This record gives sequence, C-alpha cells and structure tokens, in this order.
Amino acid sequence: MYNEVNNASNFVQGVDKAFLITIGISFLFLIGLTVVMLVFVYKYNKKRHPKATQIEGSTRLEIIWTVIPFLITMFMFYYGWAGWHPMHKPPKDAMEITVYGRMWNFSFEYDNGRRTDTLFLPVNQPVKLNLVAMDVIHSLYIPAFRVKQDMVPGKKDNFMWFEPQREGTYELFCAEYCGLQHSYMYTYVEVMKDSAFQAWITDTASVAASVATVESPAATGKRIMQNIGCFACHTLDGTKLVGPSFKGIWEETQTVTTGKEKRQVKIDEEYIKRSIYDPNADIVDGFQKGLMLSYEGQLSDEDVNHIIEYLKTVK
Ligand code: HEC
Ligand SMILES: [Cu+2]
Repeated sequence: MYNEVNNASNFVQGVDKAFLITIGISFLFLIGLTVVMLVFVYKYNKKRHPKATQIEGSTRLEIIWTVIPFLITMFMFYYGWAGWHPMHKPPKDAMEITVYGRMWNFSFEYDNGRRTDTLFLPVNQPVKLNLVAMDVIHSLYIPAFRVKQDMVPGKKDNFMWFEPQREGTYELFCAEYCGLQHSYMYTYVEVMKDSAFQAWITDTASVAASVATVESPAATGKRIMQNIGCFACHTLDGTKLVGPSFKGIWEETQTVTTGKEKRQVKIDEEYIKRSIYDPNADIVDGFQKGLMLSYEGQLSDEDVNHIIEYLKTVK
C-alpha cells in the first residue's frame, strides 16, 4: 500500500497509518451505530413492542463495553504513538539549520552563515531544524512531510527533524495565527540532489562576496529586505501597513516620540540605523511601539548600509 519511494519524508508512513486507522475505526463506528439505531427503531417501536422491558443491569455487558472500547483506543494510541515517537529522536548526523520565525516571515540560517527565505535541502539527508521564535508563537508546518511544530519564544530545545526522501518543491507555512499578516509566512522547501545542494551551499559563500561587485549596493539592500521580510510591514507605494511606508523616506522630516518627548527628526543614515537596531527608541507618530523588533545580530552594519542605500532610492 505504501510506496517508500513516493514518500516525501520519512514520517509520511507513520502519520498516514495512524490517520487512516483512526478514521477507519471512526467510520466503522459511524456505520455500526447507524445500523443498530435503525434496527432498534424498527424492532422496538411502539407497534411491535408496546410494553418496555426493564433491564436491571448486567455485569457481563458492562465488562464487554468497557474492555472492547479500551482495546480499540489502545490500538489507535499505539499507532499514533509509533508515528510520533521517532519525531523526538533526531539522528546524531542530522544537518542542523536554524529557523527564525518573526512577524511575518521565516528565515533559515545554515552553519556557514548563509541565510535564505526558502529552505534548501539535500535529498536523503536527515535535517534538524532548530526553531527560534523572535516575538510570538509561530508554528512551522510542512504538510507534505507530515511535520508541524510550534515555535515558542524562549523555549529551549525547540526543534523538529525529518529526512526528505524525494526531490521537489513543497509548501512550508506558519500554522499558528500570529497577527495581521500571518498569511505572509508562506514559503517553500526545495529538496535537491546532494551534489546540487553541495554546489549551492559552497557556492553561496563566494557568491555573497562577489555579489556586491555585480549588484549595486541599493539592489543588495532591496534583496536583503525582501529576504528578511521588511515588506510584510512596510510598503513602497505610500500605503500604511503595520509600519510607515518607505515612499520618499530619505531626508523627509518625521515626527517621533523619544521617551516621553515628541520631536522632529530628519531621516538620515543614523536615524535609519537606529530604527533597525533599536526600533523602539524613536516611535513614529501614529504607529505602535513594540511591533518592530531589533535586527541586531541578524543584520550586519554592512547589510544596514546597503538597506540605507536602497532607501535613498525609494522616491
Ligand atoms: C512586524 C512589522 C515590522 C517589520 C517586519 C519591520 N518593521 Fe520597520 N517599523 C515597524 C513599525 C510599526 C514602525 C513604526 C514604529 C517605530 O518607529 O518603531 C517601523 C519603523 C521603521 C522605520 C522608521 C520609518 C519612518 O518613516 O520614520 C524604519 C526605517 C524601518 N522601520 C525599517 C525597517 C527595516 C529595514 C525592516 C527590515 C529589516 C523593518 N523595518 C521591518 C514595523 C516593522
Ligand atoms: Cu506565524
């Protein structure tokens, strides 16, 4: 019934088996109960059975209807447990990737420092995703792999693991409603041949260095912002989302609240840098505090300089 080769991950079989067994048993009960109900309606209606029979209790029946359902639930429990248990035992040789979830995007960090907004994986290699929630609870869900794990802020040892077993592109999204643009937390897993993955991962180190010379700093800035998800909250066309639009931002005068004091500032390099590293230092008039989190440690000074170069061009 199951074709190992067609399973997108090593957990598909266990989860699907538990699911089919549970739904199969539920379906049998649905049919069984409906049939018994119809038989009783026919057999014991008032015409056929005018006088009700009083039953005083039966130990034998009590035992039967306790033991049989108990065995059935234990049967379902066993398959559920058997499918779930291995999910908590990551193999030692698993490749580790850190996943950051924040309002409202995922980013994936490889051990060579490479960060992406799409999860790239080699086929037939166990991976352990270390889950870091930056703000609120998110949930990482890859339906094709039958894995889903809540990402809880501050939780230690928050991880999921699996082994992709088939090349292809699979959906990945947040399964915990986490605010206004929750639906933006939608991306893909790209499972590729090991050789292609190795080429990709080793290539990026050199690409990252050479990209700046190929790409203008402003273009690099835009790419960084797309990858890390600034546009979930900021637009380029003047529309107000969670944060102010970037339209015409450069050298504009902005009204902000610093501490308790309202003041006017000119948007310059220093202001933008502070907005990124310490977003709650100056709160833009008409916007809420605490929604934008610091990108300290996630964006380097160089990244921020590229972002500034880009923001200068947003007219
Ligand atoms: C979760 C939503 C959210 C994300 C994601 C986000 N911001 Fe913000 N941002 C805000 C909010 C809200 C404000 C206004 C309140 C404040 O000043 O802190 C703001 C303010 C700013 C400002 C000041 C704008 C002005 O007109 O004065 C800048 C610059 C900025 N963000 C840059 C960024 C960059 C760059 C990124 C990505 C690296 C980013 N933001 C990601 C919500 C967000
Ligand atoms: Cu989320």
